[in-house]
Amino acid sequence: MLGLLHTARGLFYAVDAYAAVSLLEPAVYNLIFFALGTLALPALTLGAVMMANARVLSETAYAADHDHLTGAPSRRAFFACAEREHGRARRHGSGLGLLLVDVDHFKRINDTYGHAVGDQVLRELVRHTQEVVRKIDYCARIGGEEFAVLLPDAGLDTAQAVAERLRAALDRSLDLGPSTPGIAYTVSIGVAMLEEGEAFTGLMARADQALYAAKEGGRNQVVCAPALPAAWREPSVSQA
Ligand code: GH3
Ligand code: MG
Ligand code: MG
Repeated sequence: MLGLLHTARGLFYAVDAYAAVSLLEPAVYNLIFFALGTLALPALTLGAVMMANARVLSETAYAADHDHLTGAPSRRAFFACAEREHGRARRHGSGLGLLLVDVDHFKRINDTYGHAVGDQVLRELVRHTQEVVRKIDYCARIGGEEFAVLLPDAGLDTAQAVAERLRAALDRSLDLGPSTPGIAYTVSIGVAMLEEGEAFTGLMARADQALYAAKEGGRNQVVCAPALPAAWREPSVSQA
Protein backbone atom coordinates (compact mmCIF):
# COMPACT_ATOMS: atom_id res chain seq x y z
CA MET A 1 0.00 0.00 0.00
CA LEU A 2 2.85 2.33 0.91
CA GLY A 3 4.54 1.43 -2.37
CA LEU A 4 1.34 2.21 -4.29
CA LEU A 5 0.96 5.57 -2.54
CA HIS A 6 4.55 6.53 -3.34
CA THR A 7 4.04 5.47 -6.96
CA ALA A 8 0.86 7.58 -7.15
CA ARG A 9 2.71 10.51 -5.60
CA GLY A 10 5.53 10.12 -8.13
CA LEU A 11 3.02 9.96 -11.01
CA PHE A 12 1.20 13.08 -9.85
CA TYR A 13 4.51 14.96 -9.66
CA ALA A 14 5.57 13.55 -13.04
CA VAL A 15 2.45 14.90 -14.78
CA ASP A 16 2.73 18.13 -12.78
CA ALA A 17 -0.67 17.63 -11.13
CA TYR A 18 0.76 19.03 -7.91
CA ALA A 19 3.75 21.14 -7.04
CA ALA A 20 6.38 18.83 -5.51
CA VAL A 21 6.37 19.03 -1.70
CA SER A 22 9.35 17.73 0.27
CA LEU A 23 8.57 14.80 2.56
CA LEU A 24 10.09 16.80 5.41
CA GLU A 25 7.57 19.65 5.18
CA PRO A 26 4.57 19.62 7.55
CA ALA A 27 1.55 18.51 5.50
CA VAL A 28 -1.36 16.05 5.92
CA TYR A 29 -0.10 13.82 3.11
CA ASN A 30 3.36 13.67 4.66
CA LEU A 31 1.82 12.68 7.99
CA ILE A 32 -0.03 9.81 6.26
CA PHE A 33 3.16 8.71 4.50
CA PHE A 34 5.16 8.74 7.71
CA ALA A 35 2.47 6.89 9.70
CA LEU A 36 2.22 4.20 7.00
CA GLY A 37 6.00 4.04 6.72
CA THR A 38 6.32 3.43 10.47
CA LEU A 39 3.68 0.66 10.42
CA ALA A 40 4.87 -1.05 7.23
CA LEU A 41 7.91 -2.86 8.63
CA PRO A 42 6.26 -4.35 11.75
CA ALA A 43 3.19 -5.31 9.68
CA LEU A 44 5.36 -7.05 7.06
CA THR A 45 7.38 -8.81 9.78
CA LEU A 46 4.20 -9.99 11.53
CA GLY A 47 2.74 -11.15 8.20
CA ALA A 48 5.90 -13.14 7.40
CA VAL A 49 5.88 -14.77 10.87
CA MET A 50 2.17 -15.67 10.50
CA MET A 51 2.77 -17.19 7.05
CA ALA A 52 5.70 -19.27 8.36
CA ASN A 53 3.58 -20.37 11.34
CA ALA A 54 0.64 -21.40 9.13
CA ARG A 55 3.01 -23.39 6.92
CA VAL A 56 4.63 -25.21 9.87
CA LEU A 57 1.16 -26.02 11.28
CA SER A 58 -0.09 -27.45 7.99
CA GLU A 59 3.13 -29.49 7.52
CA THR A 60 2.82 -30.85 11.07
CA ALA A 61 -0.84 -31.77 10.54
CA TYR A 62 0.06 -33.52 7.26
CA ALA A 63 2.92 -35.45 8.93
CA ALA A 64 0.64 -36.57 11.79
CA ASP A 65 -2.05 -37.80 9.40
CA HIS A 66 0.19 -39.52 6.83
CA ASP A 67 2.68 -42.33 6.93
CA HIS A 68 6.03 -40.95 5.75
CA LEU A 69 7.07 -44.16 3.95
CA THR A 70 4.02 -44.89 1.81
CA GLY A 71 2.11 -41.60 1.90
CA ALA A 72 -1.01 -43.50 3.06
CA PRO A 73 -3.14 -42.05 5.89
CA SER A 74 -1.67 -42.86 9.31
CA ARG A 75 -3.13 -44.93 12.14
CA ARG A 76 -4.19 -41.70 13.87
CA ALA A 77 -6.03 -40.47 10.74
CA PHE A 78 -7.60 -43.90 10.31
CA PHE A 79 -9.14 -43.93 13.79
CA ALA A 80 -10.41 -40.37 13.35
CA CYS A 81 -12.08 -41.41 10.08
CA ALA A 82 -13.35 -44.65 11.66
CA GLU A 83 -15.02 -42.71 14.47
CA ARG A 84 -16.79 -40.45 11.96
CA GLU A 85 -17.89 -43.33 9.72
CA HIS A 86 -18.97 -45.45 12.68
CA GLY A 87 -21.16 -42.60 13.96
CA ARG A 88 -22.59 -42.05 10.48
CA ALA A 89 -23.34 -45.75 9.98
CA ARG A 90 -25.14 -45.91 13.33
CA ARG A 91 -27.15 -42.76 12.66
CA HIS A 92 -28.25 -43.72 9.14
CA GLY A 93 -28.29 -47.49 9.57
CA SER A 94 -25.92 -47.81 6.59
CA GLY A 95 -23.44 -50.66 6.19
CA LEU A 96 -19.80 -50.30 7.27
CA GLY A 97 -17.19 -52.87 6.31
CA LEU A 98 -13.62 -53.22 7.48
CA LEU A 99 -10.73 -55.04 5.81
CA LEU A 100 -7.52 -55.78 7.70
CA VAL A 101 -4.72 -56.53 5.25
CA ASP A 102 -1.39 -58.08 6.30
CA VAL A 103 1.53 -58.92 4.03
CA ASP A 104 2.36 -62.63 4.14
CA HIS A 105 5.81 -63.65 5.40
CA PHE A 106 7.01 -60.08 5.08
CA LYS A 107 9.89 -60.72 7.46
CA ARG A 108 11.26 -63.21 4.91
CA ILE A 109 11.25 -60.52 2.21
CA ASN A 110 13.20 -58.20 4.53
CA ASP A 111 15.58 -60.95 5.58
CA THR A 112 16.19 -62.16 2.03
CA TYR A 113 16.31 -58.91 0.04
CA GLY A 114 16.85 -56.23 2.68
CA HIS A 115 14.74 -53.55 4.32
CA ALA A 116 14.94 -51.17 1.34
CA VAL A 117 13.24 -53.75 -0.89
CA GLY A 118 10.67 -54.40 1.87
CA ASP A 119 9.96 -50.67 1.89
CA GLN A 120 9.47 -50.72 -1.87
CA VAL A 121 6.95 -53.56 -1.50
CA LEU A 122 4.99 -51.49 1.06
CA ARG A 123 4.95 -48.45 -1.22
CA GLU A 124 3.83 -50.52 -4.23
CA LEU A 125 1.17 -52.23 -2.14
CA VAL A 126 -0.37 -48.90 -1.12
CA ARG A 127 -0.35 -47.69 -4.74
CA HIS A 128 -2.12 -50.83 -6.00
CA THR A 129 -4.58 -50.79 -3.08
CA GLN A 130 -5.63 -47.25 -3.92
CA GLU A 131 -6.18 -48.30 -7.55
CA VAL A 132 -8.40 -51.24 -6.59
CA VAL A 133 -10.65 -49.97 -3.78
CA ARG A 134 -13.70 -47.76 -4.37
CA LYS A 135 -13.30 -43.96 -4.33
CA ILE A 136 -15.14 -43.65 -1.00
CA ASP A 137 -13.04 -46.34 0.72
CA TYR A 138 -10.34 -45.25 3.15
CA CYS A 139 -7.05 -47.14 3.18
CA ALA A 140 -4.51 -46.48 5.96
CA ARG A 141 -1.28 -47.99 7.25
CA ILE A 142 -2.07 -49.02 10.82
CA GLY A 143 1.10 -50.96 11.62
CA GLY A 144 4.41 -52.14 10.13
CA GLU A 145 3.06 -54.30 7.25
CA GLU A 146 -0.59 -54.03 8.22
CA PHE A 147 -3.20 -51.92 6.48
CA ALA A 148 -6.86 -51.26 7.12
CA VAL A 149 -9.50 -50.38 4.56
CA LEU A 150 -12.74 -48.83 5.76
CA LEU A 151 -15.70 -49.45 3.43
CA PRO A 152 -18.52 -46.97 4.07
CA ASP A 153 -21.98 -47.72 2.63
CA ALA A 154 -21.01 -51.32 1.89
CA GLY A 155 -22.93 -54.56 2.41
CA LEU A 156 -21.26 -57.93 2.92
CA ASP A 157 -21.28 -58.73 -0.83
CA THR A 158 -19.52 -55.47 -1.68
CA ALA A 159 -16.97 -55.92 1.11
CA GLN A 160 -16.22 -59.48 0.00
CA ALA A 161 -15.90 -58.37 -3.64
CA VAL A 162 -13.53 -55.50 -2.76
CA ALA A 163 -11.46 -57.79 -0.52
CA GLU A 164 -11.15 -60.47 -3.18
CA ARG A 165 -10.27 -57.88 -5.85
CA LEU A 166 -7.62 -56.49 -3.51
CA ARG A 167 -6.19 -59.90 -2.68
CA ALA A 168 -5.90 -60.76 -6.37
CA ALA A 169 -4.35 -57.36 -7.20
CA LEU A 170 -1.75 -57.80 -4.45
CA ASP A 171 -0.78 -61.33 -5.46
CA ARG A 172 2.09 -60.03 -7.55
CA SER A 173 5.84 -59.55 -7.97
CA LEU A 174 7.86 -56.44 -7.32
CA ASP A 175 9.71 -55.59 -10.53
CA LEU A 176 13.34 -54.64 -9.81
CA GLY A 177 14.47 -54.35 -13.43
CA PRO A 178 15.31 -56.75 -16.28
CA SER A 179 18.37 -58.37 -14.67
CA THR A 180 16.71 -59.15 -11.30
CA PRO A 181 13.97 -61.73 -10.77
CA GLY A 182 10.72 -60.21 -9.43
CA ILE A 183 10.00 -60.51 -5.72
CA ALA A 184 6.72 -62.33 -5.17
CA TYR A 185 4.45 -61.25 -2.36
CA THR A 186 0.88 -61.88 -1.25
CA VAL A 187 -1.50 -60.61 1.42
CA SER A 188 -4.10 -62.13 3.73
CA ILE A 189 -7.31 -60.21 4.42
CA GLY A 190 -9.79 -60.36 7.29
CA VAL A 191 -13.25 -58.88 6.59
CA ALA A 192 -15.89 -57.85 9.12
CA MET A 193 -19.18 -55.96 8.81
CA LEU A 194 -20.41 -53.61 11.51
CA GLU A 195 -23.28 -55.20 13.43
CA GLU A 196 -26.16 -53.27 14.93
CA GLY A 197 -25.07 -51.60 18.19
CA GLU A 198 -21.47 -52.76 17.82
CA ALA A 199 -18.58 -50.54 18.96
CA PHE A 200 -15.75 -49.91 16.49
CA THR A 201 -13.32 -51.81 18.73
CA GLY A 202 -15.58 -54.86 18.38
CA LEU A 203 -15.52 -54.57 14.59
CA MET A 204 -11.71 -54.31 14.67
CA ALA A 205 -11.42 -57.35 16.92
CA ARG A 206 -13.62 -59.47 14.61
CA ALA A 207 -11.72 -58.37 11.47
CA ASP A 208 -8.49 -59.26 13.30
CA GLN A 209 -9.80 -62.72 14.15
CA ALA A 210 -10.78 -63.20 10.50
CA LEU A 211 -7.28 -62.13 9.46
CA TYR A 212 -5.80 -64.61 11.90
CA ALA A 213 -8.01 -67.33 10.39
CA ALA A 214 -6.78 -66.35 6.89
CA LYS A 215 -3.18 -66.77 8.08
CA GLU A 216 -4.00 -70.10 9.72
CA GLY A 217 -5.84 -71.21 6.58
CA GLY A 218 -2.66 -70.92 4.50
CA ARG A 219 -2.38 -67.15 3.73
CA ASN A 220 -3.09 -65.37 0.39
CA GLN A 221 -6.81 -65.59 1.11
CA VAL A 222 -9.83 -63.62 2.29
CA VAL A 223 -11.78 -64.70 5.38
CA CYS A 224 -15.03 -63.06 6.52
CA ALA A 225 -15.85 -62.83 10.22
CA PRO A 226 -19.09 -64.60 11.17
CA ALA A 227 -22.00 -62.37 12.22
CA LEU A 228 -22.08 -61.48 15.90
CA PRO A 229 -24.52 -63.60 17.98
CA ALA A 230 -27.48 -61.40 18.98
CA ALA A 231 -26.82 -61.94 22.71
CA TRP A 232 -23.32 -60.39 22.35
CA ARG A 233 -24.50 -57.11 20.86
CA GLU A 234 -24.66 -53.94 22.90
CA PRO A 235 -28.30 -53.15 23.69
CA SER A 236 -29.37 -50.43 21.28
CA VAL A 237 -30.36 -47.16 22.94
CA SER A 238 -34.10 -46.72 22.76
CA GLN A 239 -35.42 -43.17 22.70
CA ALA A 240 -38.51 -42.00 24.54
P1 GH3 B 1 2.83 -63.30 8.65
O1 GH3 B 1 2.61 -63.90 7.31
O2 GH3 B 1 2.44 -64.21 9.76
O3 GH3 B 1 2.20 -61.94 8.78
O4 GH3 B 1 4.42 -63.13 8.79
P2 GH3 B 1 5.25 -61.79 8.71
O5 GH3 B 1 6.67 -62.17 8.49
O6 GH3 B 1 4.67 -60.87 7.68
O7 GH3 B 1 4.98 -61.15 10.13
P3 GH3 B 1 5.97 -60.69 11.26
O8 GH3 B 1 5.11 -59.95 12.25
O9 GH3 B 1 6.77 -61.85 11.76
O10 GH3 B 1 6.96 -59.69 10.57
C1 GH3 B 1 6.61 -58.41 10.18
C2 GH3 B 1 7.86 -57.74 9.68
O11 GH3 B 1 7.56 -56.46 9.12
C3 GH3 B 1 8.88 -57.50 10.76
C4 GH3 B 1 9.33 -56.07 10.55
O12 GH3 B 1 10.72 -55.96 10.51
C5 GH3 B 1 8.74 -55.71 9.22
N1 GH3 B 1 8.46 -54.29 9.09
C6 GH3 B 1 7.66 -53.53 9.86
N2 GH3 B 1 7.64 -52.26 9.43
C7 GH3 B 1 8.46 -52.20 8.35
C8 GH3 B 1 8.87 -51.15 7.46
O13 GH3 B 1 8.45 -49.98 7.57
N3 GH3 B 1 9.71 -51.47 6.46
C9 GH3 B 1 10.19 -52.74 6.30
N4 GH3 B 1 11.01 -52.98 5.28
N5 GH3 B 1 9.84 -53.73 7.13
C10 GH3 B 1 8.98 -53.48 8.13
MG1 MG C 1 2.68 -60.13 7.89
MG1 MG D 1 1.63 -58.21 10.83
